[in-house]
Amino acid sequence: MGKIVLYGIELSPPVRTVLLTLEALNLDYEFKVVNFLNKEHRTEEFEKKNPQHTVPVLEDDGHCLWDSHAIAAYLVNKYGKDDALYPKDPLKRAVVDQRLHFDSGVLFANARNITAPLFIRNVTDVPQEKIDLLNEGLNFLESFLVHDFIAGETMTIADFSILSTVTTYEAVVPIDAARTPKLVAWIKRMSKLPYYEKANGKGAAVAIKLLKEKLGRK
Ligand code: GSF
Repeated sequence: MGKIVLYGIELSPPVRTVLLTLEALNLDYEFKVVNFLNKEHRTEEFEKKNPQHTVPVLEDDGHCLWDSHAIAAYLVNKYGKDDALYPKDPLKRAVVDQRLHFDSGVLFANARNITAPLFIRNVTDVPQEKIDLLNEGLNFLESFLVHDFIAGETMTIADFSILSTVTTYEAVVPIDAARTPKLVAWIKRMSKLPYYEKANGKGAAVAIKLLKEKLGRK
């Protein structure tokens, strides 16, 4: 078996989703930096791996996969010692899948609608309606958190996906315990993971600093 290679950059939330999954599964991998801010994702070589030219990309056994949600599910299906992080039970899996799609189609999509203009077109402010969508997403998450984790009583890859996105949100909207107490408690719980700093904390801090600079905030 060849070594697993992850292409991307830690400031990207979906890249951090994959890092969290690799660490949770205790897998050996190589991390190759592809800095999309410097257009390193637009080379012929990278577009051969992923014609959609997004990071993360995972290379495993000669196959290239993209989209963090698909990659996280693949890693657990292929390498998980059990199905805890991505349950096989149809109902439990459907709840995890719903949260993953929520991240993909709502939470991360709304964040990307803010970050892409800042990074690519050097826009310097964020329209209020885009901020309202972020806040709406946070309120949805608060209502999902009936148990300790985002898709139920145990941690799954849905926690990784949503964690990587919301910890980046903080550059634009405050996440405060008065408004979303369960969400704040869940972030605190997740941040106690032994690999949290390496797989999410470090990259989120870089993203927040960069975004705040773009927005002229401290
Ligand atoms: C989103 C990846 C993405 O938009 C996933 O992997 O979950 N649904 C995908 N990645 C951005 C970087 S970021 O905003 O984290 C990216 O690669 N943008 C460059 C481009 O050309 O789209």
